[in-house]
Amino acid sequence: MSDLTFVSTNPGKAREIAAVLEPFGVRVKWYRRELPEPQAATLEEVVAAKLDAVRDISGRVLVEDSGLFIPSLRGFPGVYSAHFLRIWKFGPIFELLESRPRRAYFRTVAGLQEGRRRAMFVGEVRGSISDRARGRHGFGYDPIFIPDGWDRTFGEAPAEAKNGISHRARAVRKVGTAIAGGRPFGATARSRGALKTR
Ligand code: ITT
Repeated sequence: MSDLTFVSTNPGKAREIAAVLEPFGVRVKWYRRELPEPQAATLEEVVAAKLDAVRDISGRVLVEDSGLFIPSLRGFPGVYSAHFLRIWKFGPIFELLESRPRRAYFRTVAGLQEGRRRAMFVGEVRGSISDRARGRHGFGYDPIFIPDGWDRTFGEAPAEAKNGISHRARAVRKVGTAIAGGRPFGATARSRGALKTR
């Protein structure tokens, strides 16, 4: 078993990530800490800021930022998903989608850091927005998101079903694969090298 510290305020994320990484032999310790979320255009920028803010934590550290993107609303709420949900809940989304396509996707960018090395891993799941909130499982936007191929929302599904296909599980399984392969920062080092030669 290897250890990893996951830093977040969100216990739902921590539970999902621990379950996904366990089969890779990675034990997850949840560290509850509020991290800066700058007004940024991309999840990657937010994750970079979060990683800067956890430099004091030793060992392998994981953070992530996620959002719900609705193309017919120009990607909204996207990087603003947390602020939007806190203030407005689901009501305005249902109203805006009365006359627009309901396609949506969740995206997660996970950032792994150890000392001065870091790497990012992305996961997405496509689906659509339901006509009303359904289910009590999960958290956040889970009650209004129906993944493609499903007839129920993430909120109506047990944790294992969501973890089978979710944005977060897909990003974090890449983290697990990289750790199990023994070179979690290898790809980053290679792509940096490639950039320098251009
Ligand atoms: P951190 O401390 O890790 O930042 P957070 O809950 O603020 O926790 P994000 O900014 O990444 O996390 O989340 C943006 C919003 O999207 C927030 O309202 C979440 O509840 C929601 N969200 C994130 N992942 C989700 C998921 O898997 N299912 C449903 N909603 C999700």
